Amino acid sequence: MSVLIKNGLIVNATGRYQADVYADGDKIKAIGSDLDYPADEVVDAKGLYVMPGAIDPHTHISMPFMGTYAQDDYETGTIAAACGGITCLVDFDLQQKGESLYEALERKKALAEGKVCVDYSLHPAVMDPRPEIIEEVKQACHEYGTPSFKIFMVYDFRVDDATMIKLLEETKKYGGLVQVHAENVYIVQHMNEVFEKEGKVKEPYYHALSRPNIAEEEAIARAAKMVELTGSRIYIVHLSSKEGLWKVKEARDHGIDVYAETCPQYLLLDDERYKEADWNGAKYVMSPPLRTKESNAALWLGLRGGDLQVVSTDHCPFDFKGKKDMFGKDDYKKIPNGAPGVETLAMLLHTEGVVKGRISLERMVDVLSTGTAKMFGLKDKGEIAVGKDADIVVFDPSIKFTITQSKLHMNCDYTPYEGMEMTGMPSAVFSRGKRVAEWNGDQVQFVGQAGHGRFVKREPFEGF
Ligand code: DUC
Ligand code: ZN
Ligand code: ZN
Repeated sequence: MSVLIKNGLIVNATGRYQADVYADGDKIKAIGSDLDYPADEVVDAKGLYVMPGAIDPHTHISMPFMGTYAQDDYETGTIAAACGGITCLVDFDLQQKGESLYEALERKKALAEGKVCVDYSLHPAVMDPRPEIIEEVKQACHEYGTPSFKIFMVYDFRVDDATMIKLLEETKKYGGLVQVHAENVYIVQHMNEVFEKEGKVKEPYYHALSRPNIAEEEAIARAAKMVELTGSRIYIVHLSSKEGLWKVKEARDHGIDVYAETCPQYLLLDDERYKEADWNGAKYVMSPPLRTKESNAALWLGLRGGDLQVVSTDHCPFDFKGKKDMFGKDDYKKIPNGAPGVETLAMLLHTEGVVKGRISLERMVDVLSTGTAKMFGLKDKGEIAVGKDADIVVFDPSIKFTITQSKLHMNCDYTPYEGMEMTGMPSAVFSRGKRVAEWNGDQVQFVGQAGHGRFVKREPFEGF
């Protein structure tokens, strides 16, 4: 299967230029002017952008959580990803008690087998940090192809600071990266007790009040100190608050390697959403919670200026009807935490970021693809360049689309962005040279195949 994309504007993180792109099999084989290779498919991309497929490094596919499951499986989740211009995702794989990291990876890979429609990889989440698990970091980095390790500082399955130190030491030895969900568990527990005593448990807004900005700020500051102690590196997932960003910046200004991602929900939505009528506020219950408009603005600046390197989604969908509106209707603490987002990532970043002048097109490509590939060792992805995987999005910046749940593919009965007007949508999406999604005049439709996606082994970091 070969494809020739003619006359497009190639956009990489480093710049843009007019050229043709030729892909044969999985790879980009040539880039140049007036290419005339015979091809199975020729795409006229005049007036369109030709960009590397986006990579979402933060999804929760089929994850058991809070008495239920995140609803997208590898088929529905990657169909939605493809339709949103995402050609690779790095999903979390939560280690169960007694399991090795290897067993946890194989268990999750079995769920993807035959279903996954675009490429994927996995981050082991360390939840049972026995001594042999810390030792397994070496194999995960150098044999399994999974050199990033998620830990939680909050929830029942959190790790303590001693475990964090050990993991940082071990990842430093083998080129790994520790990813941290940073919230101070004691602040959250304290606020929950206060609201319990005051009888304020019935409204979703108290979810936000129970997890204040300072809980994120403190946890990031503490994690950064562990990085300073060990000389390792850390990556803060779903950074949400301006205070958290200050701590990331402060560490970076002192030469401490703290990296961070944010997500569209923390750039675009604020805590007023929790007050929506008819218990709609539950739709936005996620951790960390939505913050204020000041945090939204600070995060855009962090993205523009480079203190945030990646935008991911934390895609973790639960239906509103029957789950969000039932499980927690008497207690905000029982509302399943999470929201859908994998499909809307690129369209939101283009419309709200590029079209509104908050970030350049090149920066968008960097935080959605090139920087993400570099951060997570996806060496064949993240760039329109000869030899890279032909994961290509032909993007039409003139398409108008109103986000609505019925025109999206995520397995969820709502989207937090209902009614938002988008400018710019994928016109055609290729995963290793194969067309997997296209604009049909009204919405993006999936034209790929379950089972096309592959597990991608990632490379450890070599810069220590
Ligand atoms: N936060 C969420 O909102 N959902 C999944 C896990 C998490 O940390
Ligand atoms: Zn998290
Ligand atoms: Zn998450």
